[in-house]
Amino acid sequence: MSSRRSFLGGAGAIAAAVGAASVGRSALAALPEPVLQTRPDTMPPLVPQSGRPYNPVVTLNGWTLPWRMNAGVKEFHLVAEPVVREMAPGFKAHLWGYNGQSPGPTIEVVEGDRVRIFVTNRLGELTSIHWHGQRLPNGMDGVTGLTQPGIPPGKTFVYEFEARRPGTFMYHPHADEMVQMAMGMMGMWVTHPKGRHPLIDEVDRDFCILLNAYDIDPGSYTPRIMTMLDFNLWSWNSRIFPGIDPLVVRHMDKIRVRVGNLTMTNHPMHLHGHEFLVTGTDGGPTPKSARQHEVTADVAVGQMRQLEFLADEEGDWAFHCHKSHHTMNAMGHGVPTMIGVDHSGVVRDIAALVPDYMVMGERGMKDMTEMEMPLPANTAPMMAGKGPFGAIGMGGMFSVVKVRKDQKPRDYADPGWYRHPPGTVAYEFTGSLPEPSRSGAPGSGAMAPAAQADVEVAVRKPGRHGGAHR
Ligand SMILES: [Cu+2]
Repeated sequence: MSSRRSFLGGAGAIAAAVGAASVGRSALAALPEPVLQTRPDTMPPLVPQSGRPYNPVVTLNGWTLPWRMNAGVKEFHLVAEPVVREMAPGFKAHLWGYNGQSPGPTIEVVEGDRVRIFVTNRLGELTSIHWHGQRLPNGMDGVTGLTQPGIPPGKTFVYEFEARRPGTFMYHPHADEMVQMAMGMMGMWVTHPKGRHPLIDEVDRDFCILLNAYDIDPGSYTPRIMTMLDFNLWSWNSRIFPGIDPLVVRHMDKIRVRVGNLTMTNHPMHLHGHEFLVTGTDGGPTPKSARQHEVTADVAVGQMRQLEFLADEEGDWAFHCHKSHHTMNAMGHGVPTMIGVDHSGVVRDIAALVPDYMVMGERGMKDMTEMEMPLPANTAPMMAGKGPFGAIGMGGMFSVVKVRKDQKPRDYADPGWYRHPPGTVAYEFTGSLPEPSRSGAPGSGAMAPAAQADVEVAVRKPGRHGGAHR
C-alpha cells in the first residue's frame, strides 16, 4: 500500500515537472487552479466544504488556501512568485511570496488527511518547500540537494504525504533560504485533530501569526537580503503596526493564538490583562501537567507556540513582542541617545552647514510620533499607531486584543476603541504636591560624592600590536 503510494507520488512529480516544461497551459489544466489573494485584509475563516470537518483558523492580515478534493486527496497549488505586500497603509514592499502574498496562505488540513501540494516556481532561481515540523517521507522534506533537486524556474513539483500529527507548522524554502526567507517566502500550516483530542481543546477563535522581519531602507521597496541582525521592520505576517489588524474576540471566548517564528532572533510575546497557557510547541500538544500560566512566552527562532486563554476581561489589551526595539519601525541605525541634551544653542550653527539638520529625541523618541516630518516616499512611519487617547508610540510587532461583550459569535469586524466604564481610567492627580522629604545624611548608603570626583578610570587592554589604549 505504502510503496504503491510513493510510486504514484514519484511518477506524478515527474509528470508534472515534464508537463510544465513543455506546455505551460495544458499541463496546468491538470493542476488545481492556483488561487491568488493580493488584499492585505484579514480574511474570514475558510469553512471546509469537503473532507473532515474542523474549526478553521483566522490568519491575521492573511488567508487560508482553498483546496480541491481529488479521489480522497486534498490538492493544493502554491505558486512561488514576486509579490507587492502592503506592510502598512502607505508603505509597500517588493517581496517574494506565494499566491500573491507574503507570507503565503495558511494551509489547513486534518490529522490523517492525504495531502498533495503542487508547487510552481515563478522566481528567477531554484526553490523548494520544506514542511517545517511535519512527519513525512524523507524525499518530501524539501531540502534542495539533500532530498530533492531544486525546482527550476518555470517548473512545478509535487509534494505528497499524510498529515500525521495535529499541531501548528510552517513552510518555507530550503533553497537559497537566506535570500528567499529574507524576501518573505514562508507560510503557516495547521493540522487540526480528527475528532476530540485529550490535549487539544476546542476554542472559539483560533489566530495565526507568523513572525518575520525585513530590512528595507526608508524610501526603498526591496529588502536588503544580507542583513542578519539589524532589521528595521519587525512584522507579523509581513505587516507592521498600525497595519496589523486587532485580534477581535467576544467576552468569555476561548482563544488560541498560534505563533511561528521565522526571523533571526527570539520574540517574547506578551499579552496584557490575561494569563495564557502554552498548550503546544513544535513537537505537538503539551501535556497538561507541564503547562503553566504565563503572560509572556518566548518564541525562539524556528519555533512554534500555541497560546490559549479565556477572554474574560473586557477592553483593548495590548499584545506585542516585549523587545521594545521590535515595536518600532524603520529606524535608522546608530541614532545616538539625545535625552536630556539641549540642542537649542547649536541648531542654527549646524543648520548652516547641514541644511536638512533636524533635532531628534531630546525629550525621548515619542516626539517622533507627532512630528509632521517630510519622509521619503514609501517609508513606514517610525511609530504611528493612534489610539483614543493619542499616539500609541509603537509600531512593528504590536496589536490589540479587543474583548467585547457585544461582539457577535464568529464576527471579526473591528468594534472600534473600548469605551471604559466611568471611573476606570487612570486620571490626573490635581491636589497640591508636598515637598519630598529627603535624607539629610550625604552619601549614606552610597559612595561619598567627594570620593567619586577624584576617581579616574584608566582602562588598559592588550591591543593587536601589544599597545595600550585608554
Ligand atoms: Cu521581538
